[in-house]
Amino acid sequence: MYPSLKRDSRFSELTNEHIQFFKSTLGDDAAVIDGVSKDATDDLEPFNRDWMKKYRGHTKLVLKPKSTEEVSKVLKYCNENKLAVVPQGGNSGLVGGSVPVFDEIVISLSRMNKIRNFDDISGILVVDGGVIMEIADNFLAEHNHLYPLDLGAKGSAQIGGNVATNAGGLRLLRYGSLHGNVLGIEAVLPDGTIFDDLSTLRKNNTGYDLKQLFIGGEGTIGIITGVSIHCAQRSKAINVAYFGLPSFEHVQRAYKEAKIQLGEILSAFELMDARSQAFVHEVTGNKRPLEGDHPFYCLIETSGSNTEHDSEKLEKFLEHVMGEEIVSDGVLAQDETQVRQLWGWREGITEAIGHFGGTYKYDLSIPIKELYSLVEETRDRLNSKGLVGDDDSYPAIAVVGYGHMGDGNLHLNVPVRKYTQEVEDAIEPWVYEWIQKRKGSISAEHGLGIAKKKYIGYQRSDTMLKLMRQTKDLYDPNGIMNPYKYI
Ligand code: FAD
Ligand code: 2HG
Ligand code: ZN
Repeated sequence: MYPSLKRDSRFSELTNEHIQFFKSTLGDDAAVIDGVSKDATDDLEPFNRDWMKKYRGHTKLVLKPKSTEEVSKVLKYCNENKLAVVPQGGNSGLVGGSVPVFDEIVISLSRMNKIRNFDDISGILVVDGGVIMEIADNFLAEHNHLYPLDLGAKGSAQIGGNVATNAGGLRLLRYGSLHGNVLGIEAVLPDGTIFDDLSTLRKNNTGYDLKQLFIGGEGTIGIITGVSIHCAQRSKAINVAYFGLPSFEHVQRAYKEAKIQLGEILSAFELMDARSQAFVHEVTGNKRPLEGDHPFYCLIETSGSNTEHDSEKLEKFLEHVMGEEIVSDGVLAQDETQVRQLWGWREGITEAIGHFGGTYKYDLSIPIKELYSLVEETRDRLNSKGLVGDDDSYPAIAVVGYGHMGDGNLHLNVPVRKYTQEVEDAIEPWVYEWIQKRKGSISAEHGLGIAKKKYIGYQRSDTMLKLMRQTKDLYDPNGIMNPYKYI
């Protein structure tokens, strides 16, 4: 699909001698998947293919170091031998950043999975970069705390991957961005130097905050091996409501009311359009939470410390938005099972949409007023080009919009029967021009990876790009870290 991408001849090709070094350094059969000295195609496959089945690399080597020192030895050797690498966490990224493009070595963090420390007075958790977010959250639940980030891929995404992508997720509205919650980072730079800034301090104004570069750095300047992160107290009272609404105008009114009436207990306000919910229904077969069809749906979550107080507030809110006809219909979860079921209608969208083939994904920050216009315009555009329709003769199946309404973050998804240049050309760069005109962001939370690399200029000025390139060159002068992507 991308014939203009060429392997960079600066990088060496793997030899048996390199493999011997890695085997003797990592000293464990399970730590090396070697497709150089033998055929290991099947074992390598999951590391070469991304979650969307859109990007495929050709690595012949996966390394799974178990300690920061091992990561350091591996990277130092790769740097000296001009071997390109790709850090890989849970491989749940949605911009093709976590898989190789050509034969880059995959460095998987999956064996760096220890919870190092937790202080239940300060709520500060220190973990290896490869700890899976759900495992961290289950651990924190035992200590009445909460991992400050939640997303649909929590069963596979790792904390190092979350930090490397600066993932946003479903509760950013309440708990804020990782740029605030991450207090310290331990990382290995391409030359093997250990960047030791695993601070557990909430406040630390001593010079440039260099760890911020790794948050959202997408593995281009180093490998995150340890993270210290501030975790909030787990709320005793969680309530979830699910509404049907007649228009996007009504969704905005509901959001405004939620902020006014639920302010301090509001922990999520998510938007789903009718098509997204139809996909979840079609794929899961689950009974729909509300009778009838509504053009829009939203999910509201509150988290507080007093069940009675929160329920009273939420009921009052419900009465108000129903009475004023801001929402057409609504349901309140009655127990934990129903909380999970209602969340399933939001969290399950990505998986349901991907069920029929591939998906062109656009993760955009847009001024809230215009958030849904983009979905409508994209739908009109693909319709007018005869590219979207119900039967198999059309490449695209639908145009879907959902997202983190409270963060002004739309997920525009175009599920396709197969990836085609025609559909891609119809949407890109048109969609980025649309965003640029409104001073939005072409990547709100998924990052740049390979998917957005060439469009960064729609977002960042030449001055910013120059500084970014200088930063990359400073940390990674040989360019071995996650090449062909990001910047
Ligand atoms: P990977 O996919 O393995 O890697 C992502 C990038 O980070 C790559 O560039 C990789 O090289 C780099 N990287 C990974 N680990 C390290 C490390 N230790 N050191 C340095 N670089 C590293 N994202 C959101 O923001 N919000 C959502 O709500 C959300 N929901 C999702 C729902 C589903 C169903 C899926 C499949 C994905 C979703 N994502 C979401 C995207 C993805 O889960 C996040 O970006 C996640 O943080 C990636 O973590 P990972 O461990 O899978 O990283
Ligand atoms: C979400 O919010 C994720 O569900 C995934 O960020 C969005 O699949 C997508 O486009
Ligand atoms: Zn999202």
